[in-house]
Amino acid sequence: MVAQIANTILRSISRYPWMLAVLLLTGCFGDGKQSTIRPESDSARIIQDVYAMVTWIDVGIFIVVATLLAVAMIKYRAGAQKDIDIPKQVHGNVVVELIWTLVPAILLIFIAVPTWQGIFRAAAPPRAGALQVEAIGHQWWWEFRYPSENIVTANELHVPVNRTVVVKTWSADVIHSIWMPRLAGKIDSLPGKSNEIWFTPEKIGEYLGQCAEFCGTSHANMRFKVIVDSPSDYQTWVDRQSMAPVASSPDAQAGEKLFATKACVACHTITGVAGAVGVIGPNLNDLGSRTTIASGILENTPDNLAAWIQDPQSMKPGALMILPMEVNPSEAAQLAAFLTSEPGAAAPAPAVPAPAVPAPPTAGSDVSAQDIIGAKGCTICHAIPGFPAPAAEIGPALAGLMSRDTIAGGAIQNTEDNLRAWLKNPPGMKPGTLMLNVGLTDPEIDTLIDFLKTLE
Ligand code: HEC
Ligand code: HEC
Ligand SMILES: [Cu+2]
Repeated sequence: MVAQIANTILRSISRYPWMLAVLLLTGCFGDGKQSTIRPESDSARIIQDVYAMVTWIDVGIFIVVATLLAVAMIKYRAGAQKDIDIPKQVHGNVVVELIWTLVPAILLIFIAVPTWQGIFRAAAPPRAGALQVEAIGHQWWWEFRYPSENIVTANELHVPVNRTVVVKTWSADVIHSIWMPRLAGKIDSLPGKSNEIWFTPEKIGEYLGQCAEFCGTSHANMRFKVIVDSPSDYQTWVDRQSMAPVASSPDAQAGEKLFATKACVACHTITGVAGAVGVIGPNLNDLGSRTTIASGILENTPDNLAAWIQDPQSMKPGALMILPMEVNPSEAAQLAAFLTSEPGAAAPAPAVPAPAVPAPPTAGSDVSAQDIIGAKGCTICHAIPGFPAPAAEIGPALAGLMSRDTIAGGAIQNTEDNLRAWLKNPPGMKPGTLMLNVGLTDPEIDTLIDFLKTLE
């Protein structure tokens, strides 16, 4: 009989080969780095215990039911009719019916009680001595804040071994879900409301996590790492996070200047770097200590870093790192050198002049509007007649601008003075706007406004 069953299974697989693909796709054959069934924390083990118990009860039920079914199928199959009579037909049997009602009911109680216990244990974070961290989901990266240490980092959550971590999570934009399978369950990161999850890591090492709620183009690229350190390694890491980088090589020093002039400062914070207080992108303190960049999709090597800085969208579709100005390969290498500089003493870095703006290509009215638009990257965010369409329309199309009553999403009356003020300093007119201050001079603004007036 066993041979018959095995034969049937093999025959179905040869007839329907996709069944094998289903087995492979269920993830049975991974490296286990992101496996829910290999818990490495108390919290993950609560879930695993319930899961294993339910699975073993189910396996028992399956064996009993499948055996009875197989016996009935083989014994009473059409070909066996000649030597076996149809069994006696009965209708209603109190004893049998009581058994098949009570046995499942008892099994359900066996499943329900430990499940409830698990749910309540997993839902109640132990507070005493726990490390509080905050995980904020952004399209498409994770911000990690440590309020007690007063530090902020991104995409790599460092925690000390054997200390309970309570992760409070929410979102800066759409719904995300934080999931680190070997350490804890998964929980939604919602805009406007926070949730909590906790775990006590038990083993030093790296654990993978990822966003588990579809959140747009690069949802699948929204990964992160939890790095469980020894207490002393953790403390060293914490200390580095609040130090300013020391740009020691000439390349790094050039990169530090570019960081201001290329408007990186508008979106990124680096401690001790004047003007670098942007919060649209990840905090870049001690970037050199991160093993990956762009939320776990690229190894943190000088080449990857430089490639990312030149063209983030080609490496991560939809990435919201919108560069207002072109960055050439040597500038990218200098920026990479600066970003991976070793953090120095806690003393503030040498003062850098307030975010400088790039010098206009050539001052004067002989510069065409087309040249300014090209040099300032307006077409990265705006559809403008006569120019290639932007990859993503971050800002409104500029055709027919002069016929609008208001600009900036209705926030500002469309007068020539307001337009001038807007182009000079958009965040000054509308805090939080995604249109950066690209550093236009007054003559450039005159030229641009004359051009904008011609757009039908
Ligand atoms: C308009 C805002 C914006 C500007 C301007 C900007 N960035 Fe970014 N940056 C982002 C965002 C958003 C991300 C996260 C992208 C992702 O992973 O999806 C990012 C990610 C990064 C990362 C990867 C960090 C990590 O740990 O994953 C680096 C490095 C970086 N930016 C450097 C720069 C440099 C250098 C400049 C200037 C040439 C710059 N950025 C300009 C918004 C910006
Ligand atoms: C990083 C993206 C980005 C760049 C680069 C950019 N803009 Fe904008 N721009 C925007 C966004 C976003 C808005 C909408 C502002 C809002 O409502 O917050 C906007 C609004 C405007 C408006 C008002 C239009 C309206 O109907 O609201 C004008 C005019 C404008 N931009 C011109 C320019 C010019 C000229 C340049 C180049 C010098 C430029 N922008 C560069 C993102 C950008
Ligand atoms: Cu997400």
